[in-house]
Amino acid sequence: MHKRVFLVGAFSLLVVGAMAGCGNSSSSGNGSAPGQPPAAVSNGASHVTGSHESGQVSAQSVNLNLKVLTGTMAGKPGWPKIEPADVTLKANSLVHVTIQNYDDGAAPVPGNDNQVQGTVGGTITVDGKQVSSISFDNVAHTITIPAIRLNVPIPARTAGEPYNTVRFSFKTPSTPQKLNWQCMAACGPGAMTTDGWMKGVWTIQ
Ligand SMILES: [Cu+2]
Repeated sequence: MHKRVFLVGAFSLLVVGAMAGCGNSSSSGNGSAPGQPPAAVSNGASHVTGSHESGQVSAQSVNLNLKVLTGTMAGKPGWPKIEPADVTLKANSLVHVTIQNYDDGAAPVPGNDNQVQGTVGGTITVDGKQVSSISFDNVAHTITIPAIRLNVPIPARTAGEPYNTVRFSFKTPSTPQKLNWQCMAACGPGAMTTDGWMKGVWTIQ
């Protein structure tokens, strides 16, 4: 009798272990998975799949995809553009940003704006390589949000690639607010001062 109970118990442990192994990673093995709702997010941004970083199970996480277009691509030579410029994100969430940058022209940046600031880990990846700054003379644009001390320098793509890819993650504030971002690189006087081009608003709700 005892033996049988033990076997049943062992079997269900195995099942729980197997379930934990193929989905969310709860490495403690204590079987807390069944009570948790699926980590789905329904705010318009796409749900993160394949997020296997442990320890971030309960945070809402979304993907945000941006493109840096040259002025020519955007239909206005001399007016590079980051689009979409205006996005809406939920408060208290982890945002995984992917930027496709088509611009191969560097532009001067002031002060420390070639340094990464305010991202998870204080780093970004450029074509998969993790860095915490971009060399001063190779910054094409930045996404800079003073209110949350976020600064992401985007390096010019090289001639051999159609675009480069910058990735980073950051946490949105816990309260609704409007975050003004702007590009600090001197990439074009018109674009830099015009909403929807090299500046915009990320609305946190
Ligand atoms: Cu710019």
